[in-house]
Amino acid sequence: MPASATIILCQVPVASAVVIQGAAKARRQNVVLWLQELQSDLASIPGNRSMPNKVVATLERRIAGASDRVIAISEGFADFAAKSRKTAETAIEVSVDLDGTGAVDIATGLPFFDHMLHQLGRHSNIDLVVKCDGDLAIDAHHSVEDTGILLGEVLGEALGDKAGVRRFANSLVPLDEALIEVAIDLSGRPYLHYEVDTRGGLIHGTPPFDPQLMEEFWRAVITAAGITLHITMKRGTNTHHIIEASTKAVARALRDAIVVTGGAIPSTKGVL
Ligand SMILES: [Mn+2]
Repeated sequence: MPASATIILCQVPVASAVVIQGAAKARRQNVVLWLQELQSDLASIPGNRSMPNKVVATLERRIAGASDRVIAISEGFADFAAKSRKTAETAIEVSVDLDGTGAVDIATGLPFFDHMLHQLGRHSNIDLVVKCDGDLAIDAHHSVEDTGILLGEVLGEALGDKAGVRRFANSLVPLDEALIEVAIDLSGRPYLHYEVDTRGGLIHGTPPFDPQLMEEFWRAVITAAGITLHITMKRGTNTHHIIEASTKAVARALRDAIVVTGGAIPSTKGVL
């Protein structure tokens, strides 16, 4: 092994290794890859055809930011995860690409919820696919909560060991008269503080949307992802504005928290 080698411990599809070695060579870096065949080839996941390029881009980012010569990258190193979940109440598919551009493909059968998930993807720069076929005839509750659970699981998987992420972030987002403050910590511990007044009632649409469901949504997301999230309404009267500003504020804070700024896991415990 060359003395100046950067050792990368990661799970990587074998097909991607050639591309990674080529990129490293072009950068005059000696990279030793420890390869482990993935259970399922990530490149076979729909919408993830650029996998080898994404692996290279992510590894280069991690290499550039790392102070260590040994970079351990476990699950989620490619910032991409996808999952599906089927129960008697809902059938859902979710994928996220944390290193995205905010491209979204959303269909939940709930136009206002779609509108919010659009905002979440767009303002966090996370590429987000959400498809939900739920028992809306009963209530939107199952669809919204189950989407939150799966989104949280996928987010947690894509974040992986969180090596190099900024971890803490906050935001203050107005929408006309509404003003929402959000603080986030990718702590590994689920905690939600939700201080949002939705007494303005239903958001009119077809079907109408009960704004109380957004508390259930965020609780499901943070519980599954292991995130500490504080959402505090500073002021506001229009429920659409309040809920939309809340979603944008979470998106902005999430965007800043997941930014990769180094190579180490940002915790004195060494694990998040
Ligand atoms: Mn709106």
